[in-house]
Amino acid sequence: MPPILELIGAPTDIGASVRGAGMGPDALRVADIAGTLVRLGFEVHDAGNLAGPATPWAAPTDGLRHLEETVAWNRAVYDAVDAALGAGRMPLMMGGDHSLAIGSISAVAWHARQRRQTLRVLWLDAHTDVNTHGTSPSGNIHGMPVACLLGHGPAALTGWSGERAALTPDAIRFLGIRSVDADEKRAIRAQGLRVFDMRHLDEHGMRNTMTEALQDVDDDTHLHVSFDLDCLDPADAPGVGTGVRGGPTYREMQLCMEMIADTGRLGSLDVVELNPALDVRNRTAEVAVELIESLLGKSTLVR
Ligand code: 5AB
Ligand code: MN
Ligand code: MN
Ligand code: MN
Repeated sequence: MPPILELIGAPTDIGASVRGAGMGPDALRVADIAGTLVRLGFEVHDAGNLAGPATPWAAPTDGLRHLEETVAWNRAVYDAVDAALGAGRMPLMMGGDHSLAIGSISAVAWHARQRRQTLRVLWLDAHTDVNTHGTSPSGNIHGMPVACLLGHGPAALTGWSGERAALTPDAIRFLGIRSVDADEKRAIRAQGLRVFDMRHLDEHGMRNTMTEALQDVDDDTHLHVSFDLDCLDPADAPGVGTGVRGGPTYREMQLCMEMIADTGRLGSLDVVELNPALDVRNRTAEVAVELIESLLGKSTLVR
């Protein structure tokens, strides 16, 4: 029996650098995310959009922009993801910006621990998002979720999984990375984070890279994919706020998703940083839906 999918919309740009990511969930709906997954054989429940504070577009305080509002949105995301997992459904959190992964992955980490599963996170992104309020050049919290999940961040955004850190450094693999700030690099080295950057992808190709990234996934693994759409090359996915040239192509990302699907261990998903205000005729939302189809097992093989 395939799992029941729970679509959770989190329509906010609270942690982002530019406006527009709050329209992400509805752009995915316009691209027919629900109907597409139903046709793939899933039962889909769209929980609708969560509510939360408006984005004030204020300047950062103590290196953090919109901390209070980011906490409120993440609280709503945590509760919704927690409820979906508690009901035995697979949560698909539709952002919204990437700061929302704090709530989403904290809830996933709590459930994985209850089920005695090993949590593995695949962070598909042009960026590593491992800044803290001390290192961030912008104060935008969408550049800090990984640090918060590793236990490095403001008290209000850490410890949500019931442990000081939702993730240990060996629980996360980054893929598609090509934009890392100087202090982030230091943090990555100090914590020994596993980063499959674009140089690695260029030299080894997607197939070998994914084989390596998924090496220790086994029957006891809960695999969470945090999919920032700016992972893709902006030529294929223009509708993002912080696009960086030189990313994986549509075809390469398809293979990435297919190889994750092959593990059979996908347990939860974030789709974030889609910015319809910057998109071209909803292309990025459509690309996202097609990639999610592959992630959930659509095969291009004739068999
Ligand atoms: B995203 C930058 N490193 O911290 C920062 O899109 C960009 O969730 C962060 O990956 C990009 O502001 C955040 C310069
Ligand atoms: Mn990101
Ligand atoms: Mn990014
Ligand atoms: Mn971004």
